[in-house]
Amino acid sequence: MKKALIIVDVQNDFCKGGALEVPGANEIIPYINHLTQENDYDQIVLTQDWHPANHKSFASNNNKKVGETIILNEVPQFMWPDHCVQGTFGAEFHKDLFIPEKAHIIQKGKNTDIDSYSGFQDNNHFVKTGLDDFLKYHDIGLVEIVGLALDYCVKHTCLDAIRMDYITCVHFNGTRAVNVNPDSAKNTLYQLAENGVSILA
Ligand code: VGL
Ligand code: ZN
Repeated sequence: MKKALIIVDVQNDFCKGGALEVPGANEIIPYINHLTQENDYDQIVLTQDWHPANHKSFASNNNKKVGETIILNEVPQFMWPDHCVQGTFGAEFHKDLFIPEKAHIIQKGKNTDIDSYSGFQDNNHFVKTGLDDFLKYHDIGLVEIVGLALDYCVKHTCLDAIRMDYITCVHFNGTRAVNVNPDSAKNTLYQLAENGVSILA
């Protein structure tokens, strides 16, 4: 069976010193580089959170405080600090991440009015990013997922991969959680396991 590695949002704003720093984020980079270089993946995909400056997931664009939740296009939207603005340093991939020449990049979160945690589609499940078509076109049956953050973009990418009929694995050592709530890493792992995602350690 053909397999792909999906590297979710390893961007400066989610790493040390970034606007939306994920604790321990930088520690996963050597692990991911090792996966990329030691395995024979048929495809390697990087997702990139890529927001316009006026994106509605930013607290600053809604007169809200970071950590509040609003309803945006009928779905709850957590209010984030400004992050991963298109063309800024924060939106670039971390310089230590090894990016193979054949890697395919999927940008998401470009629509001002709706967020996109999943690499496959927006949070409304209205608009697909092209990732599913890309993987199906290349006959991929199994995906291994790593990156940031476990409790948001990695989680939703995993759940969509299951919905879209991929055998889906997440690497425990290749991801870190934002942990907005103290238990969110643990709860996410339970939820992924319940939905058929294999957790590789
Ligand atoms: C993410 C919050 C907002 C993520 C992206 O990559 O997990 N989290 N935008
Ligand atoms: Zn974002």
